[in-house]
Amino acid sequence: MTEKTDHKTTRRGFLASGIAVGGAVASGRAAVAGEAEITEMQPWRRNLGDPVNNAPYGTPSQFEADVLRRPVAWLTPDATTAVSFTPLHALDGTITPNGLCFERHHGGVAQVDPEKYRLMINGLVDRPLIFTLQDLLRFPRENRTYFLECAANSGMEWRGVQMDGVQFTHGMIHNVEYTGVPLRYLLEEAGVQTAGKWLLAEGGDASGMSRSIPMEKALEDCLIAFKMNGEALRAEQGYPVRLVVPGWEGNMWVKWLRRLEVGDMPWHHREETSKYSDLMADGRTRRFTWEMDAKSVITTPSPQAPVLHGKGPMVLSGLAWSGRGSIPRVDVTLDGGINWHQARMDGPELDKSLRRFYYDFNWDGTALLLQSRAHDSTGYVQPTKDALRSLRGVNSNYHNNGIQTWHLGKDGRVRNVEVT
Ligand SMILES: Nc1nc2c(c(=O)[nH]1)N[C@H]1C(S)=C(S)[C@@H](COP(=O)(O)O)O[C@H]1N2
Ligand SMILES: [Mo]
Repeated sequence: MTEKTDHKTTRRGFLASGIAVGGAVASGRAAVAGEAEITEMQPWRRNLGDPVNNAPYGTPSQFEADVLRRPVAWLTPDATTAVSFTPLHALDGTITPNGLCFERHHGGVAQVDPEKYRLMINGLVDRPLIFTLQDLLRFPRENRTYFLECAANSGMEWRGVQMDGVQFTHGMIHNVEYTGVPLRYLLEEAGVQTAGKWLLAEGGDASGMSRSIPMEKALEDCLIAFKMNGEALRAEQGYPVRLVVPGWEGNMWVKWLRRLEVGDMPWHHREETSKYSDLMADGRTRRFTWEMDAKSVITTPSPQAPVLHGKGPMVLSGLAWSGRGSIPRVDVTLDGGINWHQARMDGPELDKSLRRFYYDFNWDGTALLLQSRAHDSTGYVQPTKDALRSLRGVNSNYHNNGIQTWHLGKDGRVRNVEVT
């Protein structure tokens, strides 16, 4: 396909086309409003608004109707084995609204009756137990904000540019405040035997999806969650109960959680031995790559969020995260990696949670090559896509945390490109 070459841009070629970038934050953003627009009697001033309780469960403004999670036709074998993507280009801050959290299902969305919900713990335990939802609500609970990223996020970009928006290149992620019971409490109640080193977490949906989790992780920070962003989990996210496995790939966060079996070895099932491991250039596979490496992306400007305001003050913004800790720092470049600038971090620096960054600058109206580069609290720095490819080849579909490049054109439009 020629498309790939079209999207490849060399820094040299880019520079030859002329670039000048203003560094300092602009002052004087004064907007000049037309007099008529503010003195005019707009319809929403002339007429009474909608009555109270018009929408007993609120929805976004009618003018935001296109901010939706969206699937990709060629990635949707059928409607029950599918993925829909978070519209990152339209969001700010760090919390993903419940209705916009990407969803990934292997057997459709189970509709589980909370009265009939049961969670079983069996295997190498002193006391096999069955919990109702009411039982779970009697354990002390915690509130923690974590990102969930599917290991396949950005996977379509391993071999080159594919998707034309941050929603699709990076939208298999959401960041939610969970309320739940530390898994440790339930395991203590059941009494894990000394030989119990692994946990099989099994879903109650038609796919019966299950994953093996090392006991160490289960005891460290996993949660049995029943609330997201304050309200009950959405059915799509595993109502009434899902497993939260902070910092680890999304596949392990079993939804509609029905059973936890304690064992002395990992369960070798299909997902772990083939599907969710990374195929390397030499034919070997990387297995047990559970922790999500540090990553970042610019959400605005991006292909679905072009620059509409012309040159002058611009707020560039994006998200960064790491499965190994927090994000103290993000760098931004406007020239494809020649000059890097430290971004302005905003909001609390939480572990295994999205962090918002900004770069406020004066756009001179020339074409730019935008990139962001995350640093995490372990000192790890997000690599380029080519660096990842030279390590792992191009056979993988998982764990692509390479630096993303957007080309901002003079007309304000943004394209997904790569620089070499
Ligand atoms: N029971 C069950 N749990 C599941 C899945 C599933 O299909 N069934 N999909 C997994 C995958 S691959 C991912 S990436 C996450 C997605 O979580 P989300 O739908 O809340 O985004 O759930 C995981 N848990
Ligand atoms: Mo996934």
